[in-house]
Amino acid sequence: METKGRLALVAALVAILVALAGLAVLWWSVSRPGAPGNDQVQLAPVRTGLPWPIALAFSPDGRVFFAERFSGRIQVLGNTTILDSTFFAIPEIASSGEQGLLGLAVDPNFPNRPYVYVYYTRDDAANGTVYNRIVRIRSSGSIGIGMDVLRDRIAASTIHNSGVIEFGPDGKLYALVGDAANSASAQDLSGPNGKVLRINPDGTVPSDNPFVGRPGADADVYTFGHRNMFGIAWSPGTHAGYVSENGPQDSDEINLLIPGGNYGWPNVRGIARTPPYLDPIIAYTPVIVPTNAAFYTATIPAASRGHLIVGSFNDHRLHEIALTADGTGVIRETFLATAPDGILDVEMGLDGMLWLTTPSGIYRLAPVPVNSTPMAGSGIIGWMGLVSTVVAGHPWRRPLLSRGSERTPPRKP
Ligand SMILES: [Ca+2]
Repeated sequence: METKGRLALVAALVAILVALAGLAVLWWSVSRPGAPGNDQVQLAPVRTGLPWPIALAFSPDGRVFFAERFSGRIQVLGNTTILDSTFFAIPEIASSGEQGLLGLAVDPNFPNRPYVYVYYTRDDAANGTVYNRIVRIRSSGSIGIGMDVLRDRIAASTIHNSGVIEFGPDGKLYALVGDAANSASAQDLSGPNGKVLRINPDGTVPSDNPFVGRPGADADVYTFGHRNMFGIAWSPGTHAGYVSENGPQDSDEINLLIPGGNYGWPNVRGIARTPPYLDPIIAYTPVIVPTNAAFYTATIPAASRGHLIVGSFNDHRLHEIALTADGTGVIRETFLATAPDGILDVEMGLDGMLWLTTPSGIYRLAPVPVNSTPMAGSGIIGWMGLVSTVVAGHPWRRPLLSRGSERTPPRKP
């Protein structure tokens, strides 16, 4: 071939390569999470086939912990090449009805303050008793090496143990404690049942708790008059706390927490307009069995940012609640996604995505790449080998329970 011809061939090859590179850049720019026009999310399994992963906790060092309700195991989530590993196994788990390992939190200063916090129901066989307690596990490297009891012998029952624990933006540990089937306890300030508790990470009482110094009051109490709660979340804007609360056959509630507030149970429930009891910002009849909650801080979908997202055990949906600017009222409620089963935990992960758990799996809401069919092995969201299912219209979607239908008593957490 003569020189001229070879030059023309090289030029043509270079042109093709440049064109391919341009197409690749274009594809990447419209496919990457956060790209303009990419405003869809899909529920993607992170891990399935798990035994009741009731709670997630995200460590500042990047690890994801999850708690298995019945085995008492606290697991560290691996990835496609590293298997899940056991951080610690809580002994003597009681598992009747709604009991079990119920709550999990990682210290916000981990690993400088190397603790993982747990709320669980203890089967104290030696003394023939069952009760709830809050403990913290001391961590060394990748495993827990011992357990300190922060709050012991909280009355338990087969129902209404609540059990979610979370750190608030104030660095305090909040614990949701149900009425343990003794509704009168919720109005009795001398004990922890039917309360939201607020404690220091070492188990001591915060000096600014609302009932510090009140004779006969349990100084850990933050709010009272609660029945059975499975969710707590704080607004990143106002730092206000919200709990989700389960009613009986009616009146599930979302309550805005005011320190020292009385939320009415068992004297009133739902929107009661009966001072001094504080009304919920929204109530549900028939019930949905609201579970854990989080304020949505992901970038996609943009319209959901700042909304309160609450899981439902009954209808499997993420309820998306737009609040008024002052956070005291509800503008509207929509649905962000539907899970394949009842939703247990709902958390914002350190990866910026919303995570949830069901009785058998861990999922997260991942961006849908534009012009890309969601499928197994997508490199865009595939760091855990996710298999994706499009949220809108996917085959897991199930109808809401019909209005007025009697709720099946909780097999719930
Ligand atoms: Ca109430």
